[in-house]
Amino acid sequence: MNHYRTIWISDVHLGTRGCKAQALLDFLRYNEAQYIYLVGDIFDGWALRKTWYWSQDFNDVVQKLLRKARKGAKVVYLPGNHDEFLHQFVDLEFGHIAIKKELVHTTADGRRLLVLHGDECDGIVKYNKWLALLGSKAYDAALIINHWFNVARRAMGLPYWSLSAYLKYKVKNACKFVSDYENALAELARKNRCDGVVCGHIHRAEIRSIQDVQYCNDGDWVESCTSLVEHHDGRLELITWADVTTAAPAIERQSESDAPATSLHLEPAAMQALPADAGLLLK
Ligand SMILES: [Mn+2]
Repeated sequence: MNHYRTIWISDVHLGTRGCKAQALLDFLRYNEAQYIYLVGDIFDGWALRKTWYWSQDFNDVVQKLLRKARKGAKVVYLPGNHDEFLHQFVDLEFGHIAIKKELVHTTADGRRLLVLHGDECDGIVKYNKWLALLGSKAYDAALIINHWFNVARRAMGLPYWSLSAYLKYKVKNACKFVSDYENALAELARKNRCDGVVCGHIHRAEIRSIQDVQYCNDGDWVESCTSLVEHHDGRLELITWADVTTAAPAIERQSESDAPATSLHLEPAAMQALPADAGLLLK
């Protein structure tokens, strides 16, 4: 059992087939902390609204978190964009789990970290949510539209317009999106007189300095199975659970191959295919 001062988890997306609930259960079984922050998109209300998909593993994750809260861990849930239905419960408490919009966590060595999901720094998600709701159907539709679009272009004597080339261009733009996102969060931390920021949302685990601010993203449990932890001396570290379990074969490891890699969150290509300037923004 590992004991940390703090654990940050986000983007679990319970309710989607891509959710690595078993890996997370395993992580929760072997890791304890005084503070546990659930940094948004723990439930995927968007996916659940489309098709109800719920498994026993998902219940087990919820039970495990409630149990940790009951046994004394200070658990705080900071809703994100996929679980925005929880925003109406902000500042309330359920089963010892407090719900907050954002908060400042003070590390053991006295640094102030702003903790929030981070979707508010991602303007496109806010305004183009309907695009995300279209999901993979949008990608199929884009391919069909692309076909007829080119039939029309040919009829007008115009050259073929390549969807895949367009998508590749958009992926390059996605890199810019990530750095813009990170800078926006660092700026928010500065505004709140914090030394750092902990967020999730873009499913990209990272700890890095952005000028005077420490930017930390705890990653996700759809693809990378990562959490951010604070050691008892205040040191922050990213834990990739798959790496840890591979290194320690004594810990019983569940097969990850039985969880299909596809989910709502692997469909940004669909967004990029759309004319609106949507980057890697489905998260
Ligand atoms: Mn999100």
